[in-house]
Amino acid sequence: MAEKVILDNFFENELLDGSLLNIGLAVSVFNYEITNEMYNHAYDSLLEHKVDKNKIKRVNVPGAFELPLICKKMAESEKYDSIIAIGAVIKGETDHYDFVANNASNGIANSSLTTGTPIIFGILTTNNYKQAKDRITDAKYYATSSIIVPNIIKKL
Ligand code: INI
Repeated sequence: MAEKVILDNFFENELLDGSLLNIGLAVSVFNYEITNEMYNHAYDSLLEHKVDKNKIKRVNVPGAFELPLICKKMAESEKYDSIIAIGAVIKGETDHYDFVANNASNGIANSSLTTGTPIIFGILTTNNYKQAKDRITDAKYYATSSIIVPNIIKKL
């Protein structure tokens, strides 16, 4: 497995400070055992970066396919400095995986670019369940990204 990147080592403290930010998390309940743990890691990481508990909003969605639309609606509400889309798309016997994974990734990029709100791609796409489990802690990276990106934008 590739080495995990600790973003805190690459950015100055000012960019890692979440104290002024409102963060939304859209969480797919498909593969809930994985996505809920991802949420917990992301939540802890947001608190470690000084995000106020009251400024974190979780919205559950049925599956990763629904994430782009809900993230877009959340962005359009203008309540959030950034949004994290959390999901786990695991390859099965059918090609359903490709449709769900492709729609989720293209859709999230599109929602982020059209709204101008950072939407962090927190969706694991793996060949099997074990690979997804091994990558649950990647959610910390996604949470840190959700702080760094809006802070970068503020400074541009
Ligand atoms: N949704 C996921 O989040 N992960 C998956 O692995 C998955 N697979 O494999 O089917 C999945 N399917 C559901 C999909 O996201 C939608 O919720 C459903 O098709 C209704 O639109």
